[in-house]
This record gives sequence, C-alpha cells and structure tokens, in this order.
Amino acid sequence: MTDTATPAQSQAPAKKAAAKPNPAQQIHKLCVKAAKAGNASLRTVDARAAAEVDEVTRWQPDKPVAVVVGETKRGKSSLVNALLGMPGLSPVDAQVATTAYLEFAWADQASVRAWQPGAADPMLLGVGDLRNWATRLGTMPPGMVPPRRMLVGHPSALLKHMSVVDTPGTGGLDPDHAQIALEAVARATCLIMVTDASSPMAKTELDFLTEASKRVNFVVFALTKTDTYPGWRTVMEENRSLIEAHAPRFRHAPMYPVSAMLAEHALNSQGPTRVALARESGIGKMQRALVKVATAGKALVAANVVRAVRTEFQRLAVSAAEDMKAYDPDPEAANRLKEEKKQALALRRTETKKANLALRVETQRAKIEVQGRLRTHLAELEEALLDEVEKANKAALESLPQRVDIALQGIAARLSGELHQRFVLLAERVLRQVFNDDELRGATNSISAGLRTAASGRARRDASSDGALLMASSAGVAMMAGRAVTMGAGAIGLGALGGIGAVALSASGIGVGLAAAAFLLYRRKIQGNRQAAKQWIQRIVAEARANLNEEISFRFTEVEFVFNSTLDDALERRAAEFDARISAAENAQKADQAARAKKQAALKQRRDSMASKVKQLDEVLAKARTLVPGEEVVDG
Ligand SMILES: Nc1nc2c(ncn2[C@@H]2O[C@H](COP(=O)(O)OP(=O)(O)O)[C@@H](O)[C@H]2O)c(=O)[nH]1
Ligand SMILES: [Mg+2]
Repeated sequence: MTDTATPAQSQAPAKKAAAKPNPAQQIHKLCVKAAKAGNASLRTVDARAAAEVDEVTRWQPDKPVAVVVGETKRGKSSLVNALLGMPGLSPVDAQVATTAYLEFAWADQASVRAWQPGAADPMLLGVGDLRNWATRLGTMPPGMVPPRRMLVGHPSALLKHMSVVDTPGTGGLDPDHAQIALEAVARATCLIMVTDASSPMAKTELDFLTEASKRVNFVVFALTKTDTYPGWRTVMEENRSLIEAHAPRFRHAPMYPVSAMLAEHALNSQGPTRVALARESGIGKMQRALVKVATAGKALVAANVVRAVRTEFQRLAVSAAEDMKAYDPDPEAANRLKEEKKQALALRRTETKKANLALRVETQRAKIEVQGRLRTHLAELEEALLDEVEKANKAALESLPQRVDIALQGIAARLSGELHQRFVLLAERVLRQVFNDDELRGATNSISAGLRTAASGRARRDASSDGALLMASSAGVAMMAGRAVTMGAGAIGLGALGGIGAVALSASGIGVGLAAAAFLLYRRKIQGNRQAAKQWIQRIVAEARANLNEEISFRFTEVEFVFNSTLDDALERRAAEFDARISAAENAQKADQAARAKKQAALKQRRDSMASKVKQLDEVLAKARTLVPGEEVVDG
C-alpha cells in the first residue's frame, strides 16, 4: 500500500482493501457468518424469535454513513468531491443558504433524488440540477419547496464502502445548523470534522465536537487547504492540543491534512506530476482510512445482529433449565410450581400495574414539558424573526422564507432530540420496573416494530391541498430517514442501552418545514412590506405551534400504547410459560421414572446446546468489541 495513488483511480480504495484484509474486515465476515448460522439454527427451535431477529437485520443500514461537518466555507463540499474523485459534484462555494443534506451513495449511474418536506416519495432529478435545488431557491421550479435531503447516486469507489453526507451551512455552526448537524451526527457511523489550515479550531467548532462526542463512535479530522497555508503543521499541532483539552475522547482520532485543490490539479495532469500532486493532496491516504472505518462500521452493525441472536439463545437455555425441574422425581413439583406461578404472576401484575401507572404519569408529564419547551422555542423564534424583519434590508427581507425554513428545521431537530431523550428516560424508568436486561433487549425489538407500524400507518393531512403553510411529518422529513435511522444507536448497540436508544430513535424523528403555499404567499403578498412580513411570520409560528403540538401528542400516545401492550404481552407470556411447565410437571408425575429421566436428558441436552451457542456467539462479540476504541466512555 502506497500513498501514490491518484484519487482519480476510482477503483483504488476497493482494490487496496481487498489486497490486505484488516481485522475489522475479518470480524465483519465472522459476525455475518455467526449471525446467519446462529439465526438459522434459532429458526429450528424458535421460529418466532428468529423472525424478530430478521426484523433487526432488516432495519440495519446496508452501509456505514460518514457525515461531513464543519463551519461553512471550510472546504467540506470540496473535500467530498475530492474523496469521490468528482470535482464539482457537490456544489462548492454556494452563495445562498442551503437546507439540503446531500447524501452520496453508490449507484452504477449518476442520479439525484430529492425529498421535499412532507412528501413520502422522492423526485427524480439530474446531477445538473444539484446546484439549483440544493443551493438556490429562486431557480427551482414554481411550487417547489427546498428539499431537506437529497440522495445522490454515483459510481465512486469510496461509495462502495460507505455513504457520505455533505451537510449545509450558513454563517458557521450557528445554533440551528449545529442542532441539525447534531441530529445527523446521531445517525452517523463516522464523523468527518472539517476545519481549514487558516487557523486553529474555533470555540464553536470545539463546542460542537464536545456535543458530538456524546453521540458518535468514530471521528476523523480533515485539515483542508494545506496548499494555501504553509503553516498548516503548526495549526494541526494546535488542534491536537485543543482536542486533548476539550474533546479528549477523540485524542487518538486520525487527522488528515488535505488539499482538494491539489487533488483536482492531479486529475488534470499526467505522469509523475499527477502522482506527485496526488500524494501531496493527501486525499488517497484519507480515502484508505475511511475504507477502514467503513469496514469497522459494518462489523459493528453485524455484531448487533449477533447480539440479538445471542439474547434469544440465552433465553432458551434458561428456559430449558427451568423446564428440567418439572421432571424431577418429585410428586409435589406441580403444586409447588402452581404456588410459584401464583406468587410470580401476582408480583408481575403488581409491577405491571405500577409500571402502567408510572407510564401514564410520566408520559403526561413529559408531554407537557416537551410542549412547554416547544412554546418557548417558538416564542423565542417569533421574537427573533420579528426583530430581524424590523432591521432587515431588502435582500434580507427577500430571503426571509429560507431563513424561517432553516429555523423551523432547527426547532424540529431540537424537538426530536428532546423527544429522544424523553423516550429513553421513559423506557428506562417504566420498562426497567418489569424487565431484566435480557428481557428488555428482547422487548425492544417488538417495541421498535410496533412503533414503526404506528408511524407508517398514520394518516397525514395533505398539507399541499388545503393551503396550509407548513408541512409536518415524521420519517419523510427526518433527514437521515430510512436506512440510516438505526445506525447511531445501533453502532453503540454493544452496550446494554442500545436497544432502548434504537426504540427511542424510531419514535422521535420529527420534521417540519414551510409548504409551497408559504413561499408563494410570501412572494405574492409581502414584496418588501414589513408589516405584511410580520403577519406572515405570526401565521407561520401559530401554525407551527398547532402542528407540532399535535405531533408531540401523537408521539406520546403512540409510545404509551406500544409500551403498554409490551408490558401486557410480557405478563401473558410469563403466564403461558408457567402453564406449560405445570402441565409438564403433571405429566411427569403420571409418566414412569424411565420416561421422566429420558425427558430430562433431552432437556439437558437442549440446555447445553443453547448454552454452547451462547458461548460461541460471546466469543464473536468479544472480538467485535475490540473494534470500538473507548466504548466504555460513551455516555448516553
Ligand atoms: N486553496 C484551496 N481552496 C479550497 C480547498 N478546498 C476548498 N477550497 C475553497 O474554499 C471555498 C469553500 O469551499 P466549499 O467546499 O464550498 O466549503 P464548504 O462551505 O465547507 O462546503 C471555495 O472557494 C473552495 O474553492 C483547498 O483544498 N484548497
Ligand atoms: Mg458546502
């Protein structure tokens, strides 16, 4: 492996990765194999459990996601283009604010899909439309609102290993943008933090990193524009000490000095010049590092499935051991079991009742609090916007809708974050009363499934038809929706809380944005009239309040319902297990000694075989754990 590869050799990363397998790649293979074999064997003993594991597998993203973050003009988009070997693909140096996340994913032909707020299906666009749609509202076709998320398919080699997300930015990591970026980060396998060589990291950048460090496993730093700043080495040293002081979790994270400009020059040169420029650009080195991270990310995803299978086998082993007792040569066994059942179920019932009650109280309280936070956010926003209108010049007044749209997105991201925290807390407090660790992991699978069904089955108002100014929606707008959704929680899923985190994520994504009608109304009616602009803002904010309040209510109702039925199911399942055991004990009493012994031997064999599966899978998981540096420091 050398550093001389040109970024233009688009097959380079793939070939290199294949030539020298790294540990993550081996662990990934191991996990995939173990999960597959494990679940196949699980299916022969418990089809229902195997189906739940299938569900977990289905919801894992197929590729790791790298999210590129950093303040505006630092060279994020240029870096993405250089990494993909496609100068000009992600619009560089856009003068106008963008609200779109550009997600680059592998496709054998270049294509662009755009998701508008509220629309479930994407619009198909050409690569040439990217600049218009992602950067400048004015040149979009009439009646269209800025898309939140655009998926760019491209046959770049790096994309075979990971998807890359270029994030928008105006005026630095201001609170709204930082919030939106953080939401994306929560769902990223890996963060590419971009700063440039002009100066050491700024406070806003460090603050962002501190916050991000709570949510993400891997961070890779890129120091851009090394071609222009000869002092970049000093800046890099300085950054190192800043990271050490402010985000020590990333002290060992790799830092790549790069120049997208030199990479582009390399593409346009030949022979030794090309090789020298490519090496100088540092892009090839970074590409290879990302491929490694991607492989590790894939391994972690696969390890989550192994964990799910392991949980099921553990449950089956315990249950077989319990069943064996029923075949003890003890005439009193059945009666004792009956007594045990009575007590256990009575306890369960009390616990469940308490949990149900707690759920009621906690959801109400959390709902009121979240709605209160929403009121505050919106009141602050309204005040700030009205103030802005007062002071705005003509140009600022003209771009007001975009500003409002981004602010709304920021609020939605903030709300999603708050809901997520609430749901994690709720699950912790309520479900912990009734479930132990293993049961909880099992229960989270069915809870996630329930929440997804509830969310997708919900009839939504058609905002475009009734002239509403806003569009609110869940998954359609949540920017990293779909395949990336479970990644953040999933990647940390080796810890006990992964399940709950994933559940909360699937219930918490809220999106809101201006509808086409709002833009139209603004363009037709406002025309520099401050008073009219203020009224427009008040209408938007009022509608946002109504809309989001309703959405929050719905989410809490949904969560309460699903939690409740999970608690009830658990009680029923427990009762059924006892009944089976009691009737086995009664049968055992009737059967003769020999038959009893035979039955017991069979059960012992079953228990041992389940336990040995658990042991095998534990070995795989132990290997997977070595891939997460400093996992123990992940908080939250
Ligand atoms: N000299 C030099 N300029 C760069 C480099 N990368 C980006 N730029 C310039 O920096 C400006 C901002 O780049 P852009 O990629 O749009 O930054 P973003 O806002 O972070 O996405 C543009 O004018 C780029 O041409 C680089 O490696 N070297
Ligand atoms: Mg950019």
